Amino acid sequence: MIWNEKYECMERKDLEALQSKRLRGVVETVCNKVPFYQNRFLETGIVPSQITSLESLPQLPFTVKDDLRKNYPFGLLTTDLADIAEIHASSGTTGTVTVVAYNREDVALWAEVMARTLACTGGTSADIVHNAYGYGLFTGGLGIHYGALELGAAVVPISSGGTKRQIKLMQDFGATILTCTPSYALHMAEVISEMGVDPALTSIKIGVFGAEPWSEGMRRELEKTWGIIACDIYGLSEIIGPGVAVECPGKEGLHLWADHFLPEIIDPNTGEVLGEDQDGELVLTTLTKKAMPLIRYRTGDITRITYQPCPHCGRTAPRINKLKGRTDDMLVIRGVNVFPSQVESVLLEIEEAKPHYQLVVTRSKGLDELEIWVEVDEKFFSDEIKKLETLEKKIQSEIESVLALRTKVKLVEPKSIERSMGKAKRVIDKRIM
Ligand code: DLL
Repeated sequence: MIWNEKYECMERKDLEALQSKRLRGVVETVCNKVPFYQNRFLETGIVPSQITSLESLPQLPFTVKDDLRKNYPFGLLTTDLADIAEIHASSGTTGTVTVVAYNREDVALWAEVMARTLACTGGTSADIVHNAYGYGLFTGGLGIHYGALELGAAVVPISSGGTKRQIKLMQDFGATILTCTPSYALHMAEVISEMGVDPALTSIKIGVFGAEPWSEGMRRELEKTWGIIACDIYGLSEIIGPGVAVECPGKEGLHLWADHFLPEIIDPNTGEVLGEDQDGELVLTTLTKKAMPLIRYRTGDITRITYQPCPHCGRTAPRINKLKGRTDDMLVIRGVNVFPSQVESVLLEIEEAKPHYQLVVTRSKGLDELEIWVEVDEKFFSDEIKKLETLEKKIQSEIESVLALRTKVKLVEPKSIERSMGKAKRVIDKRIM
């Protein structure tokens, strides 16, 4: 079902006309109401009246996460706190908190884009959404919640954790859509199986998984184990939370709601705008957010964009590729770029390995070493050192052939890598500890 056909299926020229008009509006608002942007525009010599169309967009300065930190907590708001309805925050890896705030109209917008998102995956008002994204300052739980209500579905606000209880309630309530991170979905499947139930026999038919990178191999694994269609959902707190982009069941790119979030792809090193179908960093401008609009926000996420209408659902909303990872998650090991999701793809092709893994980076005599810790399937775990050594070598050589990088592989016992309830921690970087 298409939730909002007018906007999800717009002709490109109409979309661009709408985006231009909205862009002029948001630039004027931030210039009038946010001192941070007033100063930025002054510094860069930009006068809002010069921003007349989408062509002027590259003239505008970027906003980065550090700008949110420096303006902690409410420096980027267009309004005073009396108008604010909801505040979220994330601590990130550096520990400095970034804050995002919504007024009532923003919360309604969030519900709208999330209703589109759930409908795009195949959800309807008849569904029961088992929402195992964390509720709290993280935007996953409440974002999905608002969308499910707007769609008219029933939502079970189970949040993450307490896995056995979750599973019992999921079965008792007959939930049909599972929303959580892919790593938690994998863990839930493991726990259900231990309880003697085949996850494929539950009533779940759609998985809406995101908030962290996951590979096509992981999708195959989750679809097979759960007997579902697994769609990828993307978003970030700074822009709205979940509800920026999502796959339809055709799974050929994530439809991005570009009438509200204006996308660009840039070269992360030079800042130059790249064309359609070129890989680069996704930059988003919020066109309609009221309390905390952001101009040309650098997401740090690497993808590409296409404006070709979707061959599966007919939506014209542009599509971004499944995200490989963030620029700052990319490891550079002896000059080779490595995304954890590439390692995941390799592991999923190896029968004896489980997709529970961690990348441990160390530095010895000035040289970076990458060690990959991989759990072995219970069936194959044995005390026979020789067998394990052969498996280690096999994984090592598969990884080398894909990454062109020699790594160490350490096989670890089943269940020894910590299970995540939210975003999985894939990299342990001992170089900076
Ligand atoms: O993760 C919002 C969200 C919640 C999205 C639930 C999807 C589902 P943040 O905590 O601010 O917000 O983290 C945003 O997570 O910049 C990406 O690096 C990463 N990310 C989010 N979705 C995906 C995805 C939420 N589908 C950051 N694939 C983003 C890869 C993702 N990375």
